[in-house]
Order: sequence, then structure tokens, then C-alpha cells
Amino acid sequence: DEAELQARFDALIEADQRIEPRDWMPDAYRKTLIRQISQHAHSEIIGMQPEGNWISRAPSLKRKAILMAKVQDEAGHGLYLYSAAQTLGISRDEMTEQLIESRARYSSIFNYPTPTWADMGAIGWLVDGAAICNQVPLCRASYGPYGRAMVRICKEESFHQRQGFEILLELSQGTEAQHRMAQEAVDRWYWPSLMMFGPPDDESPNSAQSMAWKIKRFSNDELRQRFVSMLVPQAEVLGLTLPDPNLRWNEERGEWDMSEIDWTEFNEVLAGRGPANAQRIQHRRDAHEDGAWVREAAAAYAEKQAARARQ
Ligand code: FAQ
Repeated sequence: DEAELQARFDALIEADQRIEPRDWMPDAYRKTLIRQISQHAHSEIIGMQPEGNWISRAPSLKRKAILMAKVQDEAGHGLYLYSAAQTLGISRDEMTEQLIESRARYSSIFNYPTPTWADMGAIGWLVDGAAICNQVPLCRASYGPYGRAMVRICKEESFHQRQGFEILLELSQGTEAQHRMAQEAVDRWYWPSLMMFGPPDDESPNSAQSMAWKIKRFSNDELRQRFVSMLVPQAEVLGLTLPDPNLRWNEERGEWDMSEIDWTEFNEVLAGRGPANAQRIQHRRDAHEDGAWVREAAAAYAEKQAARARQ
């Protein structure tokens, strides 16, 4: 009966074992996973746009090839994640509808524009850096298909972060104008990248339950702190400054003191009023409509094959 199934589920979680698609799971666990995994998938897909903007304008053939490979990786991540969500009983069509009708969330970070080439460096260094900090612990998420997808995704994100770091390093050590461009991109992306970790712990409605289920292993603020610890020495190597005059190590508390994050900005972006929200969704909708003929052709082909098999 239900109580027995619940007890078995609780024991698996307690023992750090994995829950697999055919296992019984509480409805709320299924729902929260569909929410998080589909949001994550949408983020990867929408996240192709800010960098896609620079593929045709990359400063060299080598840079262009690298950027194309990175953006293709993001498409791949989106597809694994949609597949992981599908194992929970939601269809890919349903998730796509939710996204293009603006009923689903995706990461706030992808609603900012990319006016210069240095933004490609800042995205790799800061956005992929934040993604790694957040996602390495997700490799141990209690839901099997999600945790396993994260392993490969994290390996690719590490490469992405290094390529961003390398772009910034080269610009930082370049001409004065290049150095300035690198610094301005870091100034633009630093605060939004800290917002990627979500609201502060005391305003994070989902954290406690997700941590009890071992989907999340660390709180939003813990991961944000870990990210800052990673950035500080790297910024020094880059010769760039993190745009927070109050950033310093607090020996007593054993954490970084920092300025207050502008949560009004975060909430505005979540409400759909960030600098590029409308453009991102419109682009995704147009791409979906433009792809209608491909879906129709694939369906017609599958139907023909099935009819042949029946003969
Ligand atoms: N943006 O209670 P919590 C990438 C929402 S990396 C938008 O703390 P939770 C790689 C949250 O959904 C980016 N919404 O929620 C890449 C919830 O709303 P809901 C994607 C946000 O789930 C790099 C509400 O606020 N990574 O794509 C954000 O426990 C470069 C309350 O928040 C992932 O998705 C935000 N920043 O913790 C691609 C990682 N923060 O659903 C291309 C997996 C919070 O109740 C280029 N996700 N919200 O309506 C997670 O780890 C978690 O879902 C958190 C949020 C940590 C994001």
C-alpha cells in the first residue's frame, strides 16, 4: 500500500540510493523534478541565443569554430535534459508549449544582451562557471536520469568555462581598448551570474524540500559563496576586477562579505521584464514555427514507414 511504498522511497533516499523512472515516487517529488529539469532544459535552449548572436561575427575562424561547438553542446544539453524530464511522464511537446507560451521559467541570466565579443568571454567564465558550481552537486541528485545527465554536461561545461577564461585573458592582456572591453563585460555579467543561484536561502520556497529529497545538496547561498571563492583568484590571474567594492573575506564568519544583490532586478527579470526577455521568447517562437515543415515531414515519413511495415 501507499504507506509501504512511501517508506521504501524514504529508505532509498536515506541510503543515498537512486530513484529510477519505474520506481514509485511521491507526486510532489515527480512534480518538483519535472519543474527543475524542464527549467534547466529550457535554459540550455534559450541560452544558445546570446552566444549565437556572435557566431557570424567571431574575430577569427578558430574562435568561430570553438563558439559553434559550444553552442551545439548547449543544444545537446537541452536534449538530454528534455529526455530526462520525459522519463517522469511529461512529453517534449508539452514542455515546448510551456516555453513558447511563456508558462515556463528558464534561467534569468539569458535575458541579458551581448553587445561585444568580450561578452563571449564573460559568459564562458562567469555563466558557465556558475553553472558548474551549481551542477557538480547535481551529479549526485537522487533521481537517476538527472544525475547521470549532469555528469556529461559538467564535463562539457568545464571546457566551456576555460574557453571563456581564455578569451578574457587574451583581451585583458591585449590593447588598452581590448582590456577595457573585457572589464566592461565582466562588470555587466558579474551580478547577473550571482543571481543564477536563485533567491537568498530565507526566500527560497523550494530549497528545504529539494534538499530533504537530495535533489539539491547545497543551498543557494552556499553555492553562491563557493562560486565567489572560485572567482577571486581567477580574476587576479586575468588582471580584471570583480565589480563589488565590498567584496572581502570575513575571517570570523568564514565567508565572503559582499554588497547586497539587487533582488528587484532579479524579480523584474523573472517577471518577464528583463532587458531581452521578449526578444528571447519571440526568437524561440519563430524558430518553432519555422521548423513546422521539418516536424510534418518527419511525421509523414514515419507514417509511411509504419504503413510499409504493416503490409
Ligand atoms: N532564473 O525556491 P527556489 C545553463 C525561480 S545554467 C530564473 O530557490 P529552486 C548552462 C525558481 O525556479 C542555468 N528563475 O528554486 C549554460 C523558483 O520558481 P518556481 C540553468 C529562478 O528550484 C551556460 C523560484 O525562483 N541551470 O543553462 C532562478 O529550489 C551558458 C524560487 O527559487 C539550472 O537550471 C533564476 N536564476 O532553486 C547554457 C540548474 N533562480 O519554479 C548556455 C538546475 C530561482 O517555483 C550558456 N536548477 N528561480 O516557479 C537549480 O539548481 C535550481 O532550480 C535553482 C533554483 C538553483 C536554479
